[in-house]
Amino acid sequence: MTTIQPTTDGLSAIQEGNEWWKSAVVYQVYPRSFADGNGDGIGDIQGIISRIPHLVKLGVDVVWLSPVYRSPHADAGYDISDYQAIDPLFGTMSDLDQLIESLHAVGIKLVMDLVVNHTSDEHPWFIESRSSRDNPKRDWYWWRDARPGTEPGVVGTEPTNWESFFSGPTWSYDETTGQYYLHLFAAKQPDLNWENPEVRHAVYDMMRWWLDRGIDGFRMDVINLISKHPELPDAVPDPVTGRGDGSAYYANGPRLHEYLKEMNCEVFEGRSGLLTVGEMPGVTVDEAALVTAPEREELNMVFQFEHVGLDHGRDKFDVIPLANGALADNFSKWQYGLAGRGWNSLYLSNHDQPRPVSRFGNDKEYWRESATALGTILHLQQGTPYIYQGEEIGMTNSAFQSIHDFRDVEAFNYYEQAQATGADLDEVLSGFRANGRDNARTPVQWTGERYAGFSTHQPWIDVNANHEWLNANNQYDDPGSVFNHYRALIKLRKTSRAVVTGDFERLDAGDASVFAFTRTEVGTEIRVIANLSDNPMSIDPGLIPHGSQQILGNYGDHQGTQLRPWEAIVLETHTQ
Ligand code: TEU
Ligand code: CA
Repeated sequence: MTTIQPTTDGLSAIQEGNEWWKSAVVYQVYPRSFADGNGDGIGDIQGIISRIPHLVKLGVDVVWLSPVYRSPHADAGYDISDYQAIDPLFGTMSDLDQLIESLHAVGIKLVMDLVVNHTSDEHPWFIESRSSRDNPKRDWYWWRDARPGTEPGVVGTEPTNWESFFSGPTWSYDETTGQYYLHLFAAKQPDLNWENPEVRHAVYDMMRWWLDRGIDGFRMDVINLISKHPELPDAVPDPVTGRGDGSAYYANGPRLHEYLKEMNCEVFEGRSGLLTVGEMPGVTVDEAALVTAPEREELNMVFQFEHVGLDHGRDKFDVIPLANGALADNFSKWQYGLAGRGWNSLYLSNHDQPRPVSRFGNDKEYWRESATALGTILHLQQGTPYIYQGEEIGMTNSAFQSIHDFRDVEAFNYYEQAQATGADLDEVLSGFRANGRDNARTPVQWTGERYAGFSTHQPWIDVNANHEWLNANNQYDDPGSVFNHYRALIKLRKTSRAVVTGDFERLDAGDASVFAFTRTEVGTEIRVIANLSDNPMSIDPGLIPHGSQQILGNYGDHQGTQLRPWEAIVLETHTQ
């Protein structure tokens, strides 16, 4: 029998109190792809419970669980038809209670996904809302007439010309009542109308119900889209589709802060030990500072999107090469931007992003080196780091062949639109291979066996063929593995106050591909120097402080002022 020790030892002074999440590391579980407990090829809650020892070994403090609620799975669970039920695909409410209890027993908190910008079209609220124009829930969603003077139900007559996140118009026509409803995502994800106080209070009730059940907070899906510009103005149209980016009118809208403040007051006040993080596509530094300023009592932190948009051309599937130093520049911008004002969340990937070692690193010659270098620059910035499942073992993008290998509604809709407009489909597929969300959704590679130890059954999406060598089992006992490097990074956060609260300062390292920065706290300086390139780099001898000691590195001891490809070193200096 394995005994599991709680991970939350050490640094009690930092961890106690309201801001415990500043020293925490969060691990995201995407339930479909994490571990399959009942052998049907789909990950589930019992599967997660069976892999808790992995999380304990890694040393994380919090699990963020992507949606396990009842759902028709039009968008893999981000379309919820009952917020207070578990989808049978994933298990039962008692499995969920068991998960909460088992995580708490080893000192890990559980944060659940909160998807309240929209529901499923199969949610009873929407079923009522669409049933008649005078239904009491009509106004719970955004219903509008066709454009004046047009025939409803025909393309181009939608109330606004906004392009959906998942291609096509953001409005669908409903015959029963002769009006359109708004959906920023898929047609099966109608947007809730937060202007209506009944909607807001129904959401707050539901949130309290979950907190009473014992969960420790929420990751809030696209929470900066809940306040729309009341007049719903048109976007600048694209010449081909006639539609355009309407985000100026639905993101970071006029009542966002009011709603977040109200939610905080209604749901979080009087409770402690919680973590709140808002997913905010398009958020700016100033907006993020307002949301996360502690005295404003909105959210603890937000997920910003700038660094995961650096390789987007016309759109995310038109992938452009990253300029040298672009990642470091963007990270630094956010470090300085929120310093002393709010708090950063730090992430390289999640269930919507490709694998970071393939995207920002070199998943071939320098797979191990680049995966560990990227982990190092992320975890040693100021903020709360998030690890997406599989990142801690350096999982890579998958070799999807045809459109049939993909599973994501975003890819299918985009492909359909590309077909309709006569775009080059090979180019589209290579865009999906580079930036498609399915890259993150292939099963976690636990072992080298068939189906990677994820399941005993053919999984819902193919396992990456490289699981034969790239798997957790191979890495646990290898001191130089990606897993053990991540483990060391987490441990460093647990033992060094400078890593948690130290000031960030970027250093000029000469070449743009070397990212160097310090974190200083009274008496201690932690210095990170990372070569984010395939070439050896020599650095200025002045960058290595006298009397410093290397406390972490991905090649063993560093060699003077020569950095090997993707070498990352961490130096500690006692200044007093
Ligand atoms: O994602 C919102 C979002 O803006 C994007 O990351 C999105 O996934 C996509 O890349 C658009 O191109 C959140 C969830 O994380 C995502 O899984 C959901 O599909 C989406 O909201 C809708 O709930
Ligand atoms: Ca299962």
